[in-house]
Amino acid sequence: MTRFESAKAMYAALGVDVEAAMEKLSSVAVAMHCWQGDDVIGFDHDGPLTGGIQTTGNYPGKATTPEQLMADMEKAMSLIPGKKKLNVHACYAIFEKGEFVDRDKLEPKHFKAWVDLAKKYGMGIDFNPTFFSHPKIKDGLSLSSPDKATRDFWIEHGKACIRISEYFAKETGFPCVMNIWTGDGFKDIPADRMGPRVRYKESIEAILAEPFDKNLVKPCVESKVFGIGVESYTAGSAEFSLTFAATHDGCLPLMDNGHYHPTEVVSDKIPALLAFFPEVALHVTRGVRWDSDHVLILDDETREIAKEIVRCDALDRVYIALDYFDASINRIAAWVVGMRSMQKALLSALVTPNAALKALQDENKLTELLVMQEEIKTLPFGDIWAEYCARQGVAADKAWFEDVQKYEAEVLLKR
Ligand code: RNT
Ligand code: ZN
Repeated sequence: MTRFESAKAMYAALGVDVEAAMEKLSSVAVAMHCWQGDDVIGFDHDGPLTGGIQTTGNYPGKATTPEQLMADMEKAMSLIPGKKKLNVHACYAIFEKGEFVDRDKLEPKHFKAWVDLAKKYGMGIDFNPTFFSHPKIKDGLSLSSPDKATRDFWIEHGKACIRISEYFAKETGFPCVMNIWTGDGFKDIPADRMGPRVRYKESIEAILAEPFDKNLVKPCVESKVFGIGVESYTAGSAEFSLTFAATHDGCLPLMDNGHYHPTEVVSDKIPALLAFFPEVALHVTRGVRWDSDHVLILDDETREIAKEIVRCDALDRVYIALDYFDASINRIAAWVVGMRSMQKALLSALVTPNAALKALQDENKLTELLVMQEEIKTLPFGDIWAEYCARQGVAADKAWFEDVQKYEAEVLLKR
């Protein structure tokens, strides 16, 4: 008996079909964020990263052209099992030589190379308007600015992004999740908390007035509690974003698990939202003490998030995207570690005897539930993961890292 066969039998004894679990996982797309590859800079500006987000570190080999970024993503994808989706920001528009188009005038053609990449792998694309790192952010504000011209510029950007999202969906055959996040907020105590939120609401409504097919484009609003330089107030707070999504047909709430008070957990919010929304979207990240966007690992909360998605039977109702940016380590390894960790968390959730555990809860056998929950933690999950990787044609162990090291020596360090 191989290790896999032995592990499979142990799971079967608990009523878990590991074959079905692996099959299911292979159909779940996890969106890989292009912005890990170049520290959230993009191709449409030379300025610094703004909007309450920050990368730290200066690891060599960062991608600075579309060709480099895509080559790096392809390298990473070759080492990650499972189905992927691309996640692209509007600042990653690709212009002809000498061409420049501002964000309010972006067109589908500026993203054709991303469509070509997606088609090469049979993937969908998610999209994000970029409401940061741009001179038209006035006094730190975009869609909530008191200045109408500023708001109008960013509304036009949002509308352009809806058209581009629909183009992505039509070209790839997969719906495009379009996430609206702004860093709008104040460093110190504001004198008016409602005004910016009312303007933000009206601006998002103006964006969503752009006609689109709700089956193709899934607009979301992402909330955030605070950011660097906007510690006292954000316009897009949790209550604002959730209520906006709840009151606007076809709009999804997007939860980023770095965007809440430190003892709040998104895993507990997922089933709450699934009780009301047909679909929800996630940014999975790892905050260390704050919204630090460290590389995702297989930590407790990542596992809990995956568990909730799986045991709510909501793999087809929750859009999973990763969102972190570490500039202090090899950026390709950062993608691979994060994507593999998400896949591990999902597989681990899928081989959990969820039905049996639920029954214990419903029968009020809470002592046995505690015993079982502890027991399953030491099942030979690694053998199932190894088998899944083998079937997906990627290394199960850290052999993938040798590949990254070789690429670093041959490609990244020569940039
Ligand atoms: C920022 C938000 C947002 C960004 C990306 C780049 O705190 O999480 O989602 O990280 O849009
Ligand atoms: Zn996010």
